[in-house]
Amino acid sequence: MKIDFNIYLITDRHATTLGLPEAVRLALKGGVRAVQLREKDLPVRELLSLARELRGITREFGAKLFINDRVDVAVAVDADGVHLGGQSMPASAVRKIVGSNMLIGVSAHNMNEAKEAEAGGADFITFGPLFPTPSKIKYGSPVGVESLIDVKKQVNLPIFGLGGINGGNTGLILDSGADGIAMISAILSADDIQRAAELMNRRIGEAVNG
Ligand code: 3NM
Repeated sequence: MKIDFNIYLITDRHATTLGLPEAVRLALKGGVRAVQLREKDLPVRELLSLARELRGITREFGAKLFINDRVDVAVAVDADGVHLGGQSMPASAVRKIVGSNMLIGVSAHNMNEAKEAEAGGADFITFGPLFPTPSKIKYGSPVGVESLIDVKKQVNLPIFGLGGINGGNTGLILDSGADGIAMISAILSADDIQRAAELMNRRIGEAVNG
């Protein structure tokens, strides 16, 4: 399978007291192998420069780098993929641009969006918010794990559960059929980022291997 990771770390530089490159390095040390750069409030030149820096760091660890929304930035820094939200170009259009050279992730919040992502040629989706998130106003009401179970039955793509994930609900999400978990604060806002990533990795290993 092209998707060879089960923790998908999404960035929010406001969620950590460290500089983002340093925080991401600690998460990689803790075993994270896929990072999505998602800094929507940055002007494009600053985003590009941060993307270049994270490209260098992720390469050191053999980890994948995804860029949220900006296909042009993803191409410019030789990222592994692009991640598309509701305001982004649809996956079908992005596939025409990047061909088979890049992975395409899509944020889905309901069955229709998940099906559209699959039809458009996405490689995986994030699905959520599953649980209340610190920024719930932005992402809407939690959809719950029941809808994850429904989507998994009807959509043949790897699914990463997202939104309000913490050490306590990881097992439930994976038991509900998710192929992995995506998160911001459970890792980036932890006092010890490396340790938080290690613990997540271990929990996922236990959930997957029984
Ligand atoms: N997207 P945390 S929820 C960026 O449901 C994002 O599409 C969501 O942050 C969606 O892991 C979310 O701290 C925030 O809950 C996830």
